[in-house]
Amino acid sequence: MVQARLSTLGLADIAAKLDGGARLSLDDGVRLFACPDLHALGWLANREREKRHGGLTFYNYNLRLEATNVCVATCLFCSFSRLKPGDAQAYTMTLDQVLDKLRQRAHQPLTEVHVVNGLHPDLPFDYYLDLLRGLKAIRPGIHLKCFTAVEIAFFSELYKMSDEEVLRQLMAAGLDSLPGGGAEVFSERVRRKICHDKADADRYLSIHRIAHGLGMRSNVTMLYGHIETMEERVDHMLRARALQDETCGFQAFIPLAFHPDNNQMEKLPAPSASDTLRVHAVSRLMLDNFPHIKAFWIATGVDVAQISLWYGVDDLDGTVQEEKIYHMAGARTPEILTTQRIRALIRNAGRLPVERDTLYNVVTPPDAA
Ligand code: V47
Repeated sequence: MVQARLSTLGLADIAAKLDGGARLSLDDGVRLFACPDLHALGWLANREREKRHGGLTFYNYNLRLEATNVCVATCLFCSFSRLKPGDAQAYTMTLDQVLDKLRQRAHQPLTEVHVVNGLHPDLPFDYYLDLLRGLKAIRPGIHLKCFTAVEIAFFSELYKMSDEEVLRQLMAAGLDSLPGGGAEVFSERVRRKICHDKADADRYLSIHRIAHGLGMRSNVTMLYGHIETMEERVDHMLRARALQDETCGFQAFIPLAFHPDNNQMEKLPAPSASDTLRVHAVSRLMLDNFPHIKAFWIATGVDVAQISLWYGVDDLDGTVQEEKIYHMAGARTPEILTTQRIRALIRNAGRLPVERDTLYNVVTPPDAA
C-alpha cells in the first residue's frame, strides 16, 4: 500500500534506489522535502533506521556546561551570547564554579560532560586546559565532549597555533570528542547573512577532518527553519556525507530547530512539528554513512522527539541539565529529563531504550528496569 502511495507521489525511483542501497542525490533530497505525504516519507526513513538499529533508541546520562556567554561573534540567531564582559547578563564562570557543577552531581552516574562556550576574547588558553584537567580530576572516567569547531578555529587565531596544535593540546588535557555545534547551514549565502564573522563551512569541516585524523569522534548539526532553502539543507547534508566518506569519524547528525525568541531573527516563526519530522526523516535518507540521527529533545520538544523515533531518529541525546542556549531562545522544554523519563517515553513510543556512552557502547540495555 505504501508502495502505491510512493508511486503516486512520484517517489518510486527513490524508494527503488534505497532498496538497492544506492545513494540519493541533491535532486532526490529536494524532492523528498517537497513530498506532501509526511507519513510516506517517515515510512521510508523508518525503514532505513530499522535496517541499522531495529527498534533500539539511544540516549546518555550527560551534563551540559556553558562556562561563558561572552562572545565576539554576532550570529543573528543567537540569544545566548553577550558581546562584552560588562553587558548585563554576560557571565564567565570561574573554574571552580564550573567544576562545582560536576562536584555537585557526585550522586549522578554521568558518562559525559558536553561543554560549549561563547568566543571569549580575553581568557587565556590555560582556562580551557585547566577546565578539562579539572573535570577529569573529579571524574577520571567521564567523557569530555567539548568545544565546537568554531571555538577551535577561534582558539587557533587567538592563541596563534594551528588547528591541529590546538586540538592536540586540548586532547592532552582530557578532550575526548567534539560536539557538532557551529555548523548552522554550510551554504556561503546563508552564512554571510546569519553568521558572517565566524569560521566558514570549509574551516568547520577541516577541523572535524583533523579531529578524526587524531582519533576523535564528532557530530554535525544543522540549524534549520530560518532563511535556508531546501537545496541548502540537502547541500549541507551532502557536504557532511562527503567528509564522512573520507574519515568515518562522525557519529550523529543533529538537526537543530531554530528558536526565534530574544534574538535578531525573532520576526521569523519557529519551524512546525511537521517540518521537524521531515528534516529528521530526510537526514536519515540522505546520510547513508551516518550511524545515528539524533533528535535533540530540548530543541524539538519532547513530544515531537518521541514521534521522530518513527521518522528516522534513533538517538535522543540525554538528560542534558543546565542547558542555556535554547532556553534563552524561548525553548519551553524541561531543564532535565531523568533517565527513567527518557526510558518511559521511548517505551511508550514502542521503541527499545538503550543507555549508551558517548561512543555508543551500551551502558544499560533495553531489558533493564
Ligand atoms: O551551534 C544557537 C544552535 C548550537 C539557536 O554534538 C540555536 O551532541 C536554535 O550544537 N535556535 C549549539 N538553535 C548546540 C549544539 C548541540 C546540541 C545538542 C547536541 C550536540 C552534539 C550539539 O545551538 C549552535 C547553534 O546552531 N543555536 N542559537 C537558536 N536561537
